[in-house]
Amino acid sequence: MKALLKKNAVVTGATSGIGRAIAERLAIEGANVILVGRREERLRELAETWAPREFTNVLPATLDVRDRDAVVEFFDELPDDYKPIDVLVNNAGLASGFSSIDQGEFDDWDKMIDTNVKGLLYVTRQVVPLMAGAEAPRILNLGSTAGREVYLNGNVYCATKFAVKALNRAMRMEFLEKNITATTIDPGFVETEFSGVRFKGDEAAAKKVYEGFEPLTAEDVADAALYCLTLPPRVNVNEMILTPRAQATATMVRRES
Ligand code: NDP
Ligand code: 8X3
Repeated sequence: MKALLKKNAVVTGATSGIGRAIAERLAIEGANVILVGRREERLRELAETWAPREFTNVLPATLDVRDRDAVVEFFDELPDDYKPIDVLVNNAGLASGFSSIDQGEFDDWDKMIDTNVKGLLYVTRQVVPLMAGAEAPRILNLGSTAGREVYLNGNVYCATKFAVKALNRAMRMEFLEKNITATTIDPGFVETEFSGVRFKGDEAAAKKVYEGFEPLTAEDVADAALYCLTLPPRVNVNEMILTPRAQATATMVRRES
């Protein structure tokens, strides 16, 4: 029996990495999935690949979560087939740049704060009313070990992930009476497009992040997400930290040369 049969799910940042892997797991489990991301072509390809699966509907949503009006309009006009929403995965996010505060780029800060914090808020604000009527609705937020420990040159990215932790705790309290749960999964190093984006296409710098140890895969995080999202309704994982075996803290990694 599929664990999420006929449930409706929204996954932001579904074009790549962790979001894509979670969305695929949800589709395999029979959920109707709304795929949010900016890269339209990728969304279309995923929808074409996954939609033919028995029982699963896939709705590609080309949407920049930073665009408040577009987010409001999209969820205002969501087709009834995708309501009520049972699962929201707030995954869209990025790091941009890697320098100390006195040398930081204003545009990088705007991108990270607008996406990782404000975008998450805009989507949550619009989705929560659409969860009314769902049996056991859940919100899953992608935090990070960077939201638990600050590291050199991580400043603003870390601050945005500390904010995700705070917002997850706020959601847990504020949505208690609505019977909506909130979970944050906080991974350490996961090899995705993340470091390529942070280092702005400098592939050598991105590769170096994962050198000498085995990082998590997006699928590892998706397995954890599926666990959290398919627990019996009475159970909730509030916070989960997930690291590679070789990573003890945000910065302490056993690398083999
Ligand atoms: P990827 O770069 O592979 O994926 C990021 C996703 O976010 C893409 O699908 C991208 O889609 C989407 N996205 C970025 N900006 C926007 C936007 N403005 N509007 C809509 N979608 C957006 O990275 P990961 O999969 O690794 O990252 C996913 C989440 O996990 C992030 O929140 C990240 O901070 C967090 N995380 C990552 C870790 C890692 O080591 N990789 C560890 C801990 C947490 P598109 O470009 O098409 O819009
Ligand atoms: C991403 C993990 O340590 O590269 O959140 O910042 S890290």
